[in-house]
Amino acid sequence: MKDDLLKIKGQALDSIAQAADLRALEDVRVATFGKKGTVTALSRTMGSLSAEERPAMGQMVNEVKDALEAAFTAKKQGLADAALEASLADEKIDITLPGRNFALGSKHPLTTVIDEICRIFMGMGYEIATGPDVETDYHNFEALNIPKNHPARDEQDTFYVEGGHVLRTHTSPVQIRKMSEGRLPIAAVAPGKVFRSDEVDATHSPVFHQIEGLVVDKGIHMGHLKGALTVFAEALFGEGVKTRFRPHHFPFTEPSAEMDISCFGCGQDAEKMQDCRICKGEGWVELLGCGMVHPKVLAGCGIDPEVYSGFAFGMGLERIAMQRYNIDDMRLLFDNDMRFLKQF
Ligand code: FA5
Ligand code: MG
Repeated sequence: MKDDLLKIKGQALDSIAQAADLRALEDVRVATFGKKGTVTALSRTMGSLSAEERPAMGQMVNEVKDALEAAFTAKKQGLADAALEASLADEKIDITLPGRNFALGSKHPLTTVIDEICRIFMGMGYEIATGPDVETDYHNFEALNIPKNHPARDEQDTFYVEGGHVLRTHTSPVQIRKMSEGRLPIAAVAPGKVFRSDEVDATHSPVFHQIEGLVVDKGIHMGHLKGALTVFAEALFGEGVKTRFRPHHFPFTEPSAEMDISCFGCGQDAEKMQDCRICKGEGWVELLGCGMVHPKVLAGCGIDPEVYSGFAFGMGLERIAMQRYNIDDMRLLFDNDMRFLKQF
């Protein structure tokens, strides 16, 4: 029995020494001390020994157990240390390596202009409103006092879609949606895409952006319109910009006007003005259409025009971005050429 014990000890020590990782070591431990392990099996045979032999043998078994136990612990620690060393070597960070560059995008100049304009109006207490790109004929035309066969429908060459719907030709239908909500007073701006089957050139695109403005309350008059838009123009183009309102016609406003701003290209300087690319010698640049909301439009949205009045305006954003960034062709804004976009 003593020989068996020494043999088991020798084999176990060899196996421990050879275990390549913690899992192999655990297998050895089970094969030695587990329920069916070699040492366990041998301990069970102790009962068959005589009373004289038993104490000496018991002591030897315990010594072997302690020795193996110690060998396991030492090997386990060794393997754990080696694993740590390996992962430290493996995951070493070279802090002297140059960093990897992320290709950061930048805001599209149109987005910047939209954000800036919205911020200016939000500062004056306006909320942001939205409407769908695919509109009903009612919202895009009818409710804006543009009945069928009205010449204004031809001016805004329309893309028609199935079911009598249209791609909205301007952001003005958002006025109708806002006023039909039945909550007054209103102070809102609505930026978004609009669509017209216009011929593409340096200042026209079939898809472009407008921002609509609408204020409805008791006692709103043309003075409020001029005041709000003048403050806006100064905030966007800087103090000292001059504004002028020219009479105009829109079916959904009465009276109507177009607002021009003094040209920031030439600053209306007599000499520079002559060959100014931006205002083409006019000294003024058209910025937007505006007017007092037509009583018929108010009434159509369930608002009593005897009690309430309002003003509205709508401006093309591409032209503002072009003026802003000195871009001489609108198509550049839609080409998505990285060489162009990276400049902003
Ligand atoms: C309108 O669309 C009116 N809804 C504006 C309005 C709103 C008036 C509220 C009164 C009250 P107009 O068709 O003029 O108006 O267009 C407004 C602006 O859109 C123009 O001043 C111009 O800057 C821009 N625009 C018009 N057509 C194009 C186009 N094809 N490409 C780029 N910008 C355009
Ligand atoms: Mg116009």
